[in-house]
Amino acid sequence: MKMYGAEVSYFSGKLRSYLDWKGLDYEEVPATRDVYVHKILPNIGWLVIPVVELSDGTFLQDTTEIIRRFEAAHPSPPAIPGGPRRTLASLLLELYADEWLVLAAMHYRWNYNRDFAISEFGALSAPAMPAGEQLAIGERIAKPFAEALPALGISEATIPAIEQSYLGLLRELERHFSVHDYVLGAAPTLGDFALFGPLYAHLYRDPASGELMRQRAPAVVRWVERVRSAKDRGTHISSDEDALPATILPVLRRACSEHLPVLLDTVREIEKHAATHRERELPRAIGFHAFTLAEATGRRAVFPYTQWMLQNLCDRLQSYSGDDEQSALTFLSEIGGGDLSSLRIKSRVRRENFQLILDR
Ligand SMILES: N[C@@H](CCC(=O)N[C@@H](CS)C(=O)NCC(=O)O)C(=O)O
Repeated sequence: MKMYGAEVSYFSGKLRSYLDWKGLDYEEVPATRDVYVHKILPNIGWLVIPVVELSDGTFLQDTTEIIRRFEAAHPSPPAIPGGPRRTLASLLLELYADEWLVLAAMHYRWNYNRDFAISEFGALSAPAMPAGEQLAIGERIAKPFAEALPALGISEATIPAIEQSYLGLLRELERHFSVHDYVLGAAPTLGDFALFGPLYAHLYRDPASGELMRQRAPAVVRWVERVRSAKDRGTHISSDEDALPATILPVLRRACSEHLPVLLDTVREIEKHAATHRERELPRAIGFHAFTLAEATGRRAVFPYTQWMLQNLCDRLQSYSGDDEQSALTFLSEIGGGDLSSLRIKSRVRRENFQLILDR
């Protein structure tokens, strides 16, 4: 199979590190302009990476869905080994890494590493062009990414809080990776692949961000390099246990305290949207809502996609009964995620033809 992706891309990092660890046979094809025009646009309908083309010609898009599909087809080694605690921790980290760390990743890229990112975009899109033309192409491609910052909630008012939050996360991860090789212990799991997306493609690989990470968090740098090298391909921790390293709990608490209010409000906004709109199709964003990070208050777009990821987590949580349910609920209250226990999503969304629609 082929993966159309790029070193410079967040979600390519997530999928690549998963495929490498899983030992699945694939070829990574750089997402040049030709690939976007002849492969991605006709088969997916919009411009996005990474995209997988299976050997039978089937196209897959969305790293969460692709990983779930490959896990179902090849259950061993498992990307989520163990019971409810490890499962919920993995899904929470995936949601936080995919949908919340985008603030730090995009802020640092476009406010500290802009020239590098533009030259990377240009070289990726048109590898055969001279450097000057690549820069012009890079500028054009970068424009919508750089312009997305306000919609994500990155503004003068929130930038200090975004930096404070990222540096706090780096401190917590530094403590963790000084003791453990991976998120759940001795072998890579889903949380590693998800965190690797932003922590490699943007926050390690972009030069100014890489410098910051090297200064502040050398053990995180070593983890990035360990995941990248896939040196522990195919290894996994025992599925018979459900323990979590104590040092990962502060990261999970951070994920809940920063992201959970936004997640709950997203659910409320989608409910309102569903009550006032007849069509099933959903735009990528439905209006704006306020959020708080550290001491700052900002506004960001409401993304229905975020609810789709949250549904995965809630469905898993609601599938538990008996001891597993007790263990899940205790765990969530330990990390400040108790609100998830009572959450019932009335207006569900689902993916159809690589787009999100209201499930009704
Ligand atoms: N949820 C998607 C996100 C993919 C994504 O946002 N990819 C970025 C590059 S890392 C992109 O192509 N964005 C273009 C866009 O969102 O319009 C996934 O998991 O695959």
